Amino acid sequence: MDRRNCILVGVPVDSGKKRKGCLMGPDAYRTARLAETVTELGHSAVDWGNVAPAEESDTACANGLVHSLSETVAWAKAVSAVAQRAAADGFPIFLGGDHALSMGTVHGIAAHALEQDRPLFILWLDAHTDLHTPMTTDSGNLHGTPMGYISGLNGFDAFPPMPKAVPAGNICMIGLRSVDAVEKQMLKGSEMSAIDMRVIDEHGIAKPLSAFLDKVAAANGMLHVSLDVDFLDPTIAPAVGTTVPGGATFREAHHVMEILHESELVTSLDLAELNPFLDERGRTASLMVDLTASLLGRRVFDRQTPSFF
Ligand code: 6HN
Ligand code: MN
Ligand code: MN
Ligand code: MN
Repeated sequence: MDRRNCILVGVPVDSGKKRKGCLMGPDAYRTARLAETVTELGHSAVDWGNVAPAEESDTACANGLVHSLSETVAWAKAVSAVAQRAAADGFPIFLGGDHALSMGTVHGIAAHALEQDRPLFILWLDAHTDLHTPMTTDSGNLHGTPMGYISGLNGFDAFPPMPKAVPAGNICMIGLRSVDAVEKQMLKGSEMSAIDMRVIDEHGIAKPLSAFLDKVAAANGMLHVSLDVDFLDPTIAPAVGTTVPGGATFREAHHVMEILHESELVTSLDLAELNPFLDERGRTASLMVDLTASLLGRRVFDRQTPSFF
């Protein structure tokens, strides 16, 4: 089994939407024993503590609806620098924080991938595509825009330019069930792989995932996984501001993580959107820790063909 040098990085971004609470995410993961869980699986874990945002500079946006632009840019700058260092040092696990954090993590990881001269692939596990730009968002919430930024859409002038935009063909989104009209328009004719819940109903979750992983492996790519709490069905993961019914089940989610572990392709992970203020006795935080454990090799038995076959 591959032993990982896990680096826990707290990223308490809370500016990507109006409802507060994601700033408590990193400490909820620590309380839910993330570091201990990782080491019990035979990996090492170091906690780098929480990132603090860079100094804010003046920003302007033609879309007056946009909420906390300067603060979100300040976060992206600081998070990128730490993400790039963490990626060079080991296996970073970013403890969010709302999904605006991924503008920073993926920016830094992209810089690292460029340095390594390896292509970067993104697996986005989310009810949403997060494919808005500051110009198209109608909620004004920048946590709905990281995929737009990462994939190189226009409208992100206030943010540092991506070292290299992630090509559409290197992006796979799984779990989709709430996609805005503009986002659908942007997906049309795009090479992004957008797996909605209906595809999962009809084909299962393993098939589309494995097809994507084959691409990553063939390209010797680095794979960043961004897990939004709302990928999961709200009945098992209530601690998120943007619950959408009909999400991934407990087993579907663990199965994804088990397949990812076996692939040995994942090089970094975001845990995004946990709002501990909305949790029930820590169950969502604990589920996210358990999913991370599956990604890092926790299993019932070594995989073998059951004898009844
Ligand atoms: N997230 N599409 C909606 C919006 O406000 O633009 C929802 C975004 C959700 C963001 O879940 O990370
Ligand atoms: Mn999201
Ligand atoms: Mn979401
Ligand atoms: Mn919207």
